[in-house]
Amino acid sequence: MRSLPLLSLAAACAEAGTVSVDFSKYKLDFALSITKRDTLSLEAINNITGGGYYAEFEIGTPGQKIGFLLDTGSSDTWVNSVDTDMCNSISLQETNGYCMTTFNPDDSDTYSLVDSGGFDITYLDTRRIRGDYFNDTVTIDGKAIKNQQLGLATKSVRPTGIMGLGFSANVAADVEYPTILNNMVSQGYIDTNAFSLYLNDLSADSGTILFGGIDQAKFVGKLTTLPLQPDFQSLDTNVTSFTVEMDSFKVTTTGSQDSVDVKTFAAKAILDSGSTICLLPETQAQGLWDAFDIRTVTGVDVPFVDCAYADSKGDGISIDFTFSGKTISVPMNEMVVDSFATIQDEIMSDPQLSQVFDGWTGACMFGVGSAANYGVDDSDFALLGDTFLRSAYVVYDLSNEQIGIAEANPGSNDTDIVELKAGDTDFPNVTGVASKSTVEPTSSESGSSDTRPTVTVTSTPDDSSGSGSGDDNNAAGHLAPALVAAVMMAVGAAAVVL
Ligand SMILES: *[C@@H]1O[C@H](CO)[C@@H](O)[C@H](O)[C@H]1NC(C)=O
Ligand SMILES: *[C@@H]1O[C@H](CO)[C@@H](O)[C@H](O)[C@H]1NC(C)=O
Ligand SMILES: *[C@@H]1O[C@H](CO)[C@@H](O)[C@H](O)[C@H]1NC(C)=O
Ligand SMILES: *[C@@H]1O[C@H](CO)[C@@H](O)[C@H](O)[C@H]1NC(C)=O
Ligand SMILES: CC(=O)N[C@H]1CO[C@H](CO)[C@@H](O)[C@@H]1O
Repeated sequence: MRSLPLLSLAAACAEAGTVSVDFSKYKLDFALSITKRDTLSLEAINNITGGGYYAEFEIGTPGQKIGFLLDTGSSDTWVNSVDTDMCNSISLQETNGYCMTTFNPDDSDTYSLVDSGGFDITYLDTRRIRGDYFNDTVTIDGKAIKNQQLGLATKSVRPTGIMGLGFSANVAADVEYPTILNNMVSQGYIDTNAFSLYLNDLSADSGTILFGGIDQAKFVGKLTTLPLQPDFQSLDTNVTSFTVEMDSFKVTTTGSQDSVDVKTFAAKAILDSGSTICLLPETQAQGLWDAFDIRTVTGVDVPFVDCAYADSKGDGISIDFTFSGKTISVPMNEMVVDSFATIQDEIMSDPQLSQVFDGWTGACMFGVGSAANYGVDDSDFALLGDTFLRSAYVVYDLSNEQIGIAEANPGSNDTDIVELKAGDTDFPNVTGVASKSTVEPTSSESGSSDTRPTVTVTSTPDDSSGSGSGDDNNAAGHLAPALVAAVMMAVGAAAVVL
């Protein structure tokens, strides 16, 4: 997961057969008519530089509008309490980001306490949130989901709550409880435990999460079905996460680019919207880092890349992930996240950092990190976060323990929704658009993509001295504390692994 501000609101519209809700800034329009309610749609807001995807909906009676980070990597939905330690402390907020919306239980007629002190969750990036579990009404798209168990954070390190979209088996509570998705089904709002996530590209302000349906306008070609797998750490065969088999991984470059030498591998890959970046095993991450002269700074978790790769320097380069024969190609510019725009001048004029980033246009966050930095040393574990997911359209079908995946159709303004029906075990035979509706900057070069040679990843012995430019690239001795604090704040705001 990652953190950050955001905010949104709702306007809603109803079309025959479906109800969709769009969130737009600071205006809530519930004049929607409900024609039929087989899908629910929420806008996923990406209102900050690469930060995260948020949706806003109501908790309690009367409803209190709260912003939530959308996280397919966890299952609890929780809010910061108005009494949360962090939201009442300037210094905690200076470290963790400024609190956004909070929930006041005293103002809700439908609040009931379930387990005092029972909510305690720790995410992959070690951020820990604690508090109570309570039941209350959750209102999404005008639909009141009653008696939903939720976490109420009293000790928090995040500016917003999180909407957990994972399996109920994975909730942090001692006693398993139904998630919001489960209750949408049991309370009759959608037919089956499934949702589709369209994050849209990096430059877009928002994407869409559609509960109970598939939007054919948002992807290209056919969906490939991937069975979900037990977690990479699992000792049994139960499916509790969005883990799929990834067959291979390679880098495609233009002819002029140095060849890219990255060990190919197959992995159990978790599709995790709550993570800003992707994590690969050390060997593969290092191979990519060498190829693109990625640099790191002691004490800062995320890798840095020359911002010029977001422009022409990155033209023709893509990072391609293949699943059961389906390739999702991620253009290089989608891997270059301008997280430090507000402190870029400071970074590039700092005596130490300017040496680290010597020769660069600017310091951006690179979209692939090393899992080892997050304590996972497994050689076949991958976590595919937003820098991957923006290029994909993913249908998460919990009822049938499967994923549908296709390349996204970025920038699409159309909708063409097909509902998912209870009892169907296969996805409906739907076809997305024939080709992407917007021209992507990286593929707008002369000629077609067929002219780009593919550099297949080769296997080499571990050699961290790699093919980089030979710069001493890992040495930021002592940085001015204020700048380190500013960088860490930006990283904290920009990169979250939930
Ligand atoms: C919370 O809601 C569940 C149903 O989802 C119900 O079984 C339980 O009794 C409720 N607990 C309280 C304290 O309201
Ligand atoms: C795995 O699933 C079985 C059958 O649903 C269940 O009995 C068992 O407790 C599950 N194991 C774990 C670790 O949850
Ligand atoms: C979608 O709408 C936006 C804003 O109206 C526009 O800039 C963009 O070109 C549209 N995209 C397509 C594919 O038509
Ligand atoms: C899916 O639909 C296409 C036409 O859109 C058809 O050609 C194809 O045979 C169908 N596939 C299956 C498995 O029904
Ligand atoms: C924090 C942030 O970037 N907020 C922006 C969200 O998007 C609106 C327009 O859609 C901007 O006006 C805000 O500045």
